[in-house]
Amino acid sequence: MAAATVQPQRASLFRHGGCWLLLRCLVGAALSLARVYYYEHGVKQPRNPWHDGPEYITQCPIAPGTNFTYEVQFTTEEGTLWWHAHSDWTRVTVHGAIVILPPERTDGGPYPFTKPDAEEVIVLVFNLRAQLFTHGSAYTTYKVMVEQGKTYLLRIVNAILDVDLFLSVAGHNLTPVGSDASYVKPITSSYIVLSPGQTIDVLLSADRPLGCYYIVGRQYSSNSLSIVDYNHSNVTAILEYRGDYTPSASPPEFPSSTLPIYKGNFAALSFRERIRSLVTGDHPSNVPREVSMRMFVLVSMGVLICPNSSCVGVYGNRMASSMTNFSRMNPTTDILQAYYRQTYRIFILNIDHNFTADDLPLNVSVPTKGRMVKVLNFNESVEIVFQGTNIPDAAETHQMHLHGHSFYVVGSGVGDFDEVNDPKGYNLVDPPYLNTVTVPKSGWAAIRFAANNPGVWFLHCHFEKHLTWGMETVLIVKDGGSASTSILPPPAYMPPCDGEASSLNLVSMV
Ligand SMILES: *[C@@H]1O[C@H](CO)[C@@H](O)[C@H](O)[C@H]1NC(C)=O
Ligand SMILES: *[C@@H]1O[C@H](CO)[C@@H](O)[C@H](O)[C@H]1NC(C)=O
Ligand SMILES: *[C@@H]1O[C@H](CO)[C@@H](O)[C@H](O)[C@H]1NC(C)=O
Ligand SMILES: *[C@@H]1O[C@H](CO)[C@@H](O)[C@H](O)[C@H]1NC(C)=O
Ligand SMILES: *[C@@H]1O[C@H](CO)[C@@H](O)[C@H](O)[C@H]1NC(C)=O
Ligand SMILES: *[C@@H]1O[C@H](CO)[C@@H](O)[C@H](O)[C@H]1NC(C)=O
Ligand SMILES: *[C@@H]1O[C@H](CO)[C@@H](O)[C@H](O)[C@H]1NC(C)=O
Ligand SMILES: *[C@@H]1O[C@H](CO)[C@@H](O)[C@H](O)[C@H]1NC(C)=O
Ligand SMILES: [Cu+2]
Repeated sequence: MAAATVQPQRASLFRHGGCWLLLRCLVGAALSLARVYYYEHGVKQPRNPWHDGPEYITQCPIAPGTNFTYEVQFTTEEGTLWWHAHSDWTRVTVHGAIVILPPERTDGGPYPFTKPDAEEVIVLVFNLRAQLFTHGSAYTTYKVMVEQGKTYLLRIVNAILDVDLFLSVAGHNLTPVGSDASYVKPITSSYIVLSPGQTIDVLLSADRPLGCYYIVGRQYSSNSLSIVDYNHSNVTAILEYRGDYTPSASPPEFPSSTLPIYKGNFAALSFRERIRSLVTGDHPSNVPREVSMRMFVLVSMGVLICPNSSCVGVYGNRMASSMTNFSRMNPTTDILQAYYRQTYRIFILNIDHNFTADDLPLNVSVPTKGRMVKVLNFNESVEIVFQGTNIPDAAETHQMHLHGHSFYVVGSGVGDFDEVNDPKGYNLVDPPYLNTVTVPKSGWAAIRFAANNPGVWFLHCHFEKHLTWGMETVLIVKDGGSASTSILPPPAYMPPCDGEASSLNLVSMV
């Protein structure tokens, strides 16, 4: 595992709107083999995909010994985001939280919720041995110190590579007030669930007797394959009340009755169902009511056939992942440069199947290798329905994350999407406004957004292994015809590519 010279750090603080962050990425000699890319997860980067970061999508690698400076512009984001490496699995250690504070207001305070007495950033991470909580830079189990009677804002980031996590605090409720840097209606819950890539801001009232209480995380495991069974350890941190008291000799209280079981599909679905946008005059909902581009996108596991069933994956094959039956193939140049220089060709593909059926034949499990894109007109009103599958008997959740835009999650459900009846149940009033949506196990999720950010934007599962295995595509949003609706010119320096392909072949999604 490569280590980069940019190390995890305490959260960087910014104020809403128009702030610029310059993130200089130096790739040191320690990275003699690895080459890296950085990405500010959830920052929209208006008209500026050049500074977005994912490998072979918007740039080629930053070679060892060289540097590249990312310009980051915050616009509508308010709340908690994070940044991480976007190359292979380097984000396991190379990441950090970003807190975007509201603009200074005169009308009674910066936050649209009860003013917290203090704030705490919690980054949930995973290393190859165990899952741990981190606080700032230290990878140690830690204590959150609180004072009785006070209210705390916990800004929680799931930076784990491949694990959805339930989290509960013994004896205390959690009140979500924001997610993915957008405010949500406060609800009271005894637990939360957070997928890789997502952030959630919750209020916690320290209203219990003086003492220590466990904060416990547990994997939400939606996959039933035995080959992905995991270490069932509970991950713990401690909420400790300050004060003049003799700590109990027994262990802190454990949230046994509130922390969902690790196969808690219902707990995960019902928590997400309750998350709604705040929707006030200051924080309106702009969910598109009409749609001009509908996309139905399969997000699926799959296999690459191994001779004589000699591999450890399903039916002795290697695991793969795909979107609409296409699995990733890295080109030698990045798609953004090919698009900007118009050195690319697009092919069309069409398929039709029932993908959530049981016992699907093996031949539908093998994805085609290729680079998939979808070209959208500027400001197109887009709906994407992500459909999970049970191919190859390996249904689980997927965390679809879009760069360059946030989107409204207007609906989701279990089973095959019903294009006649399911849209009737869409929430067009207060859907959550997120940058990462969880597609339920063997289910679907529908998102809507205006494609108003010209550029080349990565769309992928935030389970790192699914991304590596190919669950990804790219949305190309065309220019809008004026200078202010067109992609910015490239910076003077872009990291060079290995091969300047004369023409990049891309496949258009239906
Ligand atoms: C970054 O690279 C440029 C050359 O592209 C060089 O002039 C500059 O000194 C480097 N900066 C740092 C901090 O290494
Ligand atoms: C699970 O992880 C914990 C923490 O790293 C470790 O102590 C324990 O031995 C592991 N258990 C198994 C069965 O691997
Ligand atoms: C995790 O906590 C539960 C109590 O909810 C307990 O039953 C279980 O044994 C713990 N798991 C491990 C591996 O310690
Ligand atoms: C697969 O099995 C056949 C028959 O046992 C054998 O001839 C062949 O060498 C095997 N192929 C591989 C790649 O192991
Ligand atoms: C797809 O398969 C599922 C599971 O067998 C079944 O319930 C559903 O009716 C099928 N859908 C269609 C359109 O055939
Ligand atoms: C898969 O194989 C079945 C027979 O097992 C066949 O009927 C079907 O047409 C094949 N489908 C594809 C997409 O090749
Ligand atoms: C996926 O692509 C592979 C390889 O081209 C093909 O054999 C298979 O039939 C495709 N599956 C579906 C469901 O179209
Ligand atoms: C995008 O479309 C909406 C209506 O669908 C319109 O109100 C808005 O002005 C458009 N934005 C731009 C930048 O053209
Ligand atoms: Cu996935």
